[in-house]
Amino acid sequence: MGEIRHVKGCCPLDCQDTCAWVAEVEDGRATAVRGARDHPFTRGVLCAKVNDYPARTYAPDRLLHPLRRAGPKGSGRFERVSWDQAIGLIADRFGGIAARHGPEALLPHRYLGSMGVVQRRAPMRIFHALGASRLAGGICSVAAQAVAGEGFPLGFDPEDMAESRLVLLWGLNLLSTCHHHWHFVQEARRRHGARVVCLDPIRTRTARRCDEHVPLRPGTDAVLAAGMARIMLEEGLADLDFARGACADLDALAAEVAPWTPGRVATVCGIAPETVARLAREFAAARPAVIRAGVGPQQSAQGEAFVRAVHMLAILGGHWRHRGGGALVMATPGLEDMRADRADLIPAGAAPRALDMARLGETLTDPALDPPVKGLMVWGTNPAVVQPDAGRVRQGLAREDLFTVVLEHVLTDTARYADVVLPSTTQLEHFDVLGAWGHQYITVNLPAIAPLGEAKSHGEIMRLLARRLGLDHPAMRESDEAIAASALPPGVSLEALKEAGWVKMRKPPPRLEGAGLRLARGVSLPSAPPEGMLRLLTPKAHFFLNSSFVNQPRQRRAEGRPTLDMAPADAAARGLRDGEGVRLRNARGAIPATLRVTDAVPPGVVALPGKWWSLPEEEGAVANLLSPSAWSPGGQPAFNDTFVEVVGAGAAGR
Ligand SMILES: Nc1nc2c(c(=O)[nH]1)N[C@H]1C(S)=C(S)[C@@H](COP(=O)(O)OP(=O)(O)OC[C@H]3O[C@@H](n4cnc5c(=O)[nH]c(N)nc54)[C@H](O)[C@@H]3O)O[C@H]1N2
Ligand SMILES: Nc1nc2c(c(=O)[nH]1)N[C@H]1C(S)=C(S)[C@@H](COP(=O)(O)OP(=O)(O)OC[C@H]3O[C@@H](n4cnc5c(=O)[nH]c(N)nc54)[C@H](O)[C@@H]3O)O[C@H]1N2
Ligand code: SF4
Ligand SMILES: [Mo]
Repeated sequence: MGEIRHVKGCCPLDCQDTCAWVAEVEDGRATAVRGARDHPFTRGVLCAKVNDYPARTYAPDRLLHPLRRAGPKGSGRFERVSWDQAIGLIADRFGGIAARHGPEALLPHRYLGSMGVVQRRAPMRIFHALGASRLAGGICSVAAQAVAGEGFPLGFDPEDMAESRLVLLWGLNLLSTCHHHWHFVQEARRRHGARVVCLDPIRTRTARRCDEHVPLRPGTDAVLAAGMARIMLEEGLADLDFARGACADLDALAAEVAPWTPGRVATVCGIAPETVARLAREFAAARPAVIRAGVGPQQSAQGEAFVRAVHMLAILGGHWRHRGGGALVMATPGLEDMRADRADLIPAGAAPRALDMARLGETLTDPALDPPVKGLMVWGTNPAVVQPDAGRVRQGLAREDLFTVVLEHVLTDTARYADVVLPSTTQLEHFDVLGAWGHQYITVNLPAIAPLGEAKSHGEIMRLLARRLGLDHPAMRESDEAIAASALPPGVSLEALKEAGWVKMRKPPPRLEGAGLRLARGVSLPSAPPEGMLRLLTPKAHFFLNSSFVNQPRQRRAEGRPTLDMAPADAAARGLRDGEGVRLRNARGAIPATLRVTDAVPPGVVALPGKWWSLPEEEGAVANLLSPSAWSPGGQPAFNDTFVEVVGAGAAGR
């Protein structure tokens, strides 16, 4: 037995908590990762997805060398090639496409599979230097970003939640998706006897642990908020001084919420009128209250209305005056990681078009796009599963005239469509620096082990490809550490970060006086399902991180089969029984699931947690094969505006 080394690192995944971990290494092999005990947020534990992360690194289906397609696109048939061959092929094809169609015919497509500066950003330098199409938008919290653009603050230090007297967990399944926040909620209970209320159509794991669950209908959050605001204004419970200081349209707001009586709100939201009034009074009385808002309710046509609504309530209540009060949608430490993309490398005079990443299906299938996208590189995301209207994405990826490169750890549904697959290192094998979107720490990740097989970091892939493409800017030769360091804010040195493991960027709570915010924006209502159809929600699965870990045996066993939750009345109306196989279908496609009849979802709504892969086919519940090409006004995919029929698995037809 060799000596055990302990290496500081952090979880790379797209999650609010960005946990600091300590990797244990014995004889060059990573044996465990454990939450860093002295980290004030992580507090020594990881989560049910990640606590065996070495199993991901050493997984038998891990990609360990470059592959070239050897069968039809999507078939998953590949042959092994050397790095030299793979890089040569990519450089030839990308170079040829740029020469023939112009560099805008190349498109980078990346997301947050790893939130690391190097893994997320380094390859972008190639595309900028070539003058390729730029990538805009997102598929997660675009509504929040849009509302932030209007001046709304979105958040504060979540550790301050411990000072709250009332916590509304609004559209957030915190115990599955970011459980480290729970500690601060519990602190508020212990210290101040805070009450905790969960507002979610589904009785989630989190809802069960709160003092109260308000099962409002999806997309009706702004209506409930309007009803609460009306009562606060009518009964003189609003903090008018604060509200006048922060917003420019208080009178318009009063007029807008006036029609939303508790009775009308109750009808629209599917809750009791007394609940509306009681919530409003409790919310106004707490000093302070916090609304910790999630991502789920942002993913519909009402996304921005939801984010504005929680701010509106927090402002009317004056909660921002107090530590631990206000609306908390996200928190960041202010890592300046966009800088690491090096947009300054875009050739002088070029102004490449920006394509919305949330419309990848449209981009790849639009016959009018000029130039068409002919070369695509995908990393840190699995668009064939996670994008809206994923069938259209697959149709685009299947184009014979499209040359697709996918950087991955495993052969995902997307990677199966690639012409070239490049094996990326996992977090145990590379250096990186991470920001966060649920707290205010910047965290370092030191490599714990050497890369397995022929896997390479995205910094290394960038350097190899740049050399072959003849891109000779110093930025193309920067080391991974230098790339990461380029994102650090003033006052934070890489050396100090490596020594400490993390640094908290304490930011003062946002000041709203004089912000001139506009709160009255029209209360919009969700569209009703077409006759006979149900609204499909696809919340996060407890044991998966989006579509990651679906292929890992331990997590898959724990999550079980793709399961559709349906209210007893909806099941009875369809003659469906608990435990039977069903198909969800609409004009775009059909997917299988096992039915669970439960009162944990309201009538009219069904829920299929998890982003499953296409294989094995009998469990290929890729919900986005059913979601529409539809977005919120700000551009967030409206995943929750999916309507489906549910029929027995044996039913005729698709
Ligand atoms: N275990 C696990 N953790 C994760 C992830 C994962 O996949 N699995 N993904 C990570 C990522 S990328 C993200 S963005 C976060 C997301 O974190 P969360 O926002 O907590 O997760 P979601 O499941 O998207 O949505 C939360 C809840 O919103 C509810 N909801 C849906 N529509 C509405 C609505 O209209 N109104 C209200 N009030 N509620 C609604 C859903 O029922 C769901 O329970 O989690 C991160 N952490
Ligand atoms: N219907 C529906 N659709 C949704 C959602 C929903 O709730 N319902 N949620 C949306 C949300 S909130 C989000 S954030 C997106 C998430 O969508 P994605 O960002 O696509 O997230 P994942 O599915 O986890 O896929 C990340 C991929 O990156 C890979 N990866 C991880 N680390 C690395 C690395 O270092 N290098 C490389 N090359 N690859 C790496 C993983 O293996 C994985 O395949 O999905 C969105 N889509
Ligand atoms: S997925 Fe989130 S909670 Fe789990 S270890 Fe990673 S950062 Fe922590
Ligand atoms: Mo997300």
